[in-house]
Amino acid sequence: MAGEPQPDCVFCKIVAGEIPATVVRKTERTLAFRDIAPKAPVHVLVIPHVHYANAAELAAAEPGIAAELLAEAGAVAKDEGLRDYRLIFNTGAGAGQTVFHAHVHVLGGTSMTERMV
Ligand code: IU
Repeated sequence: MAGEPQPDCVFCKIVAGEIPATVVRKTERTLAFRDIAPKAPVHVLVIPHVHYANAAELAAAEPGIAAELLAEAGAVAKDEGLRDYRLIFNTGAGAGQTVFHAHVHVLGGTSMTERMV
């Protein structure tokens, strides 16, 4: 069922505490943790606890949680002392999405003007 945990989803396992992650923020509906392969000095992923394949599907089904994801991304940036930062939602394998559980990348801590992650 939409939103239910998926047995083969690595981010569902992180939410369940079955796979370790360096968590930086947690709410009842979202989790923020450091990317295991950082592409910038600050690289945090913010995910919903519920499983949707990408952020657009999350927003269509659960707009309140999608809004919270964005608010949490801003809170992560503030916690990390970032004034300027980039938010990325890779959507589809052709766009570089490798984990099919909605997430937003928060990237910063260096000049982002030339970077595409
Ligand atoms: P993408 O937008 O689907 O490409 O991003 C997935 C990210 O999840 C990617 O940057 C990975 O380094 C990251 N990641 C992680 O932080 N921990 C994991 O256990 C796995 C992937 I698998």
